[in-house]
Amino acid sequence: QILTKIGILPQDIIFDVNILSIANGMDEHNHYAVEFLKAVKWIKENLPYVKTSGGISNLSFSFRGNDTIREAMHSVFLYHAIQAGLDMGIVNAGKLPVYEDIPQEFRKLIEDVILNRRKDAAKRLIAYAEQLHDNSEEQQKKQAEWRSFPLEERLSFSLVKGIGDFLNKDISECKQEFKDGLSVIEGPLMNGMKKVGDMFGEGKMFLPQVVKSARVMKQAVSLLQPWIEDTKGRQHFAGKIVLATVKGDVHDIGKNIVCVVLSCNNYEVIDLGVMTPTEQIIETAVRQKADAIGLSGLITPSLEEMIFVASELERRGLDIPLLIGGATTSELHTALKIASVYHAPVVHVRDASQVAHVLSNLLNPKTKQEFADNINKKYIKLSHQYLQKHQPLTSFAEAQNKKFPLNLSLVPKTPDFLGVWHLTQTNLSPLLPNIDYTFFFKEWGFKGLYPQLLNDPVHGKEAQKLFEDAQSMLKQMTEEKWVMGKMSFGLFEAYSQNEDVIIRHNDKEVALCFLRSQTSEKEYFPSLADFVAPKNASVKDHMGLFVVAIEESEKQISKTFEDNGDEYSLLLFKVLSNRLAESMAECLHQWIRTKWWNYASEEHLSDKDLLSQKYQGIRPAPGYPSCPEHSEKRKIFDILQAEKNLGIHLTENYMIQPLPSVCGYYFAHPDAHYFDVGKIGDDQAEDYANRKNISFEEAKKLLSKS
Ligand code: B12
Repeated sequence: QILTKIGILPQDIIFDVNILSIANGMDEHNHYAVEFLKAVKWIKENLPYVKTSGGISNLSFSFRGNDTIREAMHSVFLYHAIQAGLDMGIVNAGKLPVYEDIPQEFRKLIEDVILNRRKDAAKRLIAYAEQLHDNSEEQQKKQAEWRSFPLEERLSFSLVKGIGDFLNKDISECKQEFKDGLSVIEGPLMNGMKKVGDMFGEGKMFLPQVVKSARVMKQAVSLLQPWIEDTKGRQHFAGKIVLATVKGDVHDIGKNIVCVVLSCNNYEVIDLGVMTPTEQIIETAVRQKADAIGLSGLITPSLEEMIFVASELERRGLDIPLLIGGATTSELHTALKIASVYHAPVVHVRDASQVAHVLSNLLNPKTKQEFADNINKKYIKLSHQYLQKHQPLTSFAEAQNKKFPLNLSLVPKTPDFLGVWHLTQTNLSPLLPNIDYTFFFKEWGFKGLYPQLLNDPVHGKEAQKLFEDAQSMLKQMTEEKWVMGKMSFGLFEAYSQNEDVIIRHNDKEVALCFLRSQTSEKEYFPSLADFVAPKNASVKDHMGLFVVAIEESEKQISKTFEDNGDEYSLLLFKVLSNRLAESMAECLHQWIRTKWWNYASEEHLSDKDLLSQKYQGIRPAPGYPSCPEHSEKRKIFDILQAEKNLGIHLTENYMIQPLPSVCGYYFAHPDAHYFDVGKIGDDQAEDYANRKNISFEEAKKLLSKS
């Protein structure tokens, strides 16, 4: 109070709390460490903003001469003190063992002493220490043991321990085991760095130790640099990029790696270093006519700083692409907060191995538009999904009042055909151009878009091999007729009634029940039912249903793969069958638009535009985000009589047999679009139960599975 009254800010006051030696033979001193921890905790709780410090090594004074015990005691004590709120300590930072590395038994004995957990704690620690002394030769042996670990473990170990002595030898050994220098960074070195980060985060490693690790990482990167330069092929599309760690952030290891990788790929890099103010980044980029700006950040405040850089670029009317990287950044944050304030391309780059690939796509006039559009679409989807989950729910009644406003003058014509139709197709070759390989690769766990994925620096080769295998199996599947296609569809008169669409078939009316979004970001809260004209409208409207499936022929190829234990071919066959089913659904939709319903007879789209769904109308399937509840499939199956006519079945849990299959709805209105219903409230669940004539509990159960 005396200090703050004379104008000294609480954050400028440091309490240097006494640390006195323990385990010195005087029982009344045994609680000193505990008292210190209590005192620090009290100060932090009762005197907001003030700082605390302590002379750590006093604690172990009674063990002078036994550095093993002293150093371990300091490490354990610091661990507890930091948890109590200690801000700074005076200690020989170079001689602090990593908390986790202290053998558990030893750590427990030290903790007994520090936390004064038992009377004989000091005696037991001394006994252990004597034994440690005796075993010092063994200790040395143990310390040398890590040199016999496999190479990757040795590298991670050097990094975690901050030992640079063997790096030269280990890095040259890497040339035999790794395909290039970057893989060494992305593999063992990053693994080691992750461990350091985790332990630092948990308070088990202290800043000076992290500095040592960082030094070793930098040393390793500089040793790897010539190798990276040698092996990295020159890329055709070079450009100029300004790189910087943003204001307030000192982390530069990642940025420096990116710098090396880009230089090796023939990019001119202007590296502005760390703690770079926004003004300097933008001014340099403009003055140097940079093709892109790369921002690095590892602490949370850097995320805000990056948003600021992006909004400043926007404010000044610039359109320089922005790359975002660093451990705390993420695709979601980039999508939600950075890309949303800047109209030019903003791309989150996961690691240095991706950066040249991203830049070459962004700067190549032939690819840049499509690449930026794809990223943009992905980010909009990501943000949307996040907002759906995290936005507060609007009441169902209010959402119903804000339906999607359907333009009745654009309701499509009456279909040329009304009723139900079934088709079987044995020649599936026409489906091949419509296969969406992005989804094919997704099923195999590859992230990214096709065809760019085939040139991905890390996964490209693997993807190419899989793609070749897929092409050759597809050829066999279609030419040797391993599978055939079955389709069923129906086009009906229809009208909407709130969230239901009532369709007329065989003089009966069936209500298809949809859901309404209660978390929209727009001014309306859509339901798929909004895309069909209501009963009392001046126009007649229609809607369609479909089921498609890929069925194995009598050849039973999958059984042959199974009998031969050929898991790979079996999986490939299944994934390709799924893709063929999707492609068949796409082809059938095209026939519906241009022939059976015929509301788009003028449609002439390339395969690519078809895959991008640049046509009028949608074909959502129960389970899609816009109609997430699966039990409605039963109605589609009943109306189309798919079981009787095609032998396609629906299980009790609403799974379609055979598995490669799709069933869904056709909405033809030009404004019909996909959206995410997202979370719904109990008010809507109750209404849904009433509409489906089931109990509230049953409805909740069905909805929870969606
Ligand atoms: C080493 C390190 C330090 C060193 C930094 C040395 C240096 N010269 O960089 C030192 C000891 C100085 C340090 C200090 C601090 N650190 Co520190 N540090 C780390 C640590 C352990 C490793 C970071 C690292 O270098 N990783 C390896 C590199 C290669 O990875 P990377 O940066 O992610 O880069 C890769 C990609 O992200 C990408 N990339 C990176 N940048 C860019 C840029 C572009 C344009 C592109 C395309 C790609 C790209 O490519 C790289 C290679 O693939 C992390 C923990 C962790 N696991 O991340 C904590 C960590 C980042 N630090 C942390 C903290 C809290 C601090 C301090 C505040 C501690 C303190 N109390 O003082 C200070 C920060 C001071 C400041 N104002 O910045 C926290 C941050 C928490 C948070 N969310 O805010 C972390 C996460 C530790 C933790 N778990 O708590 N730190």
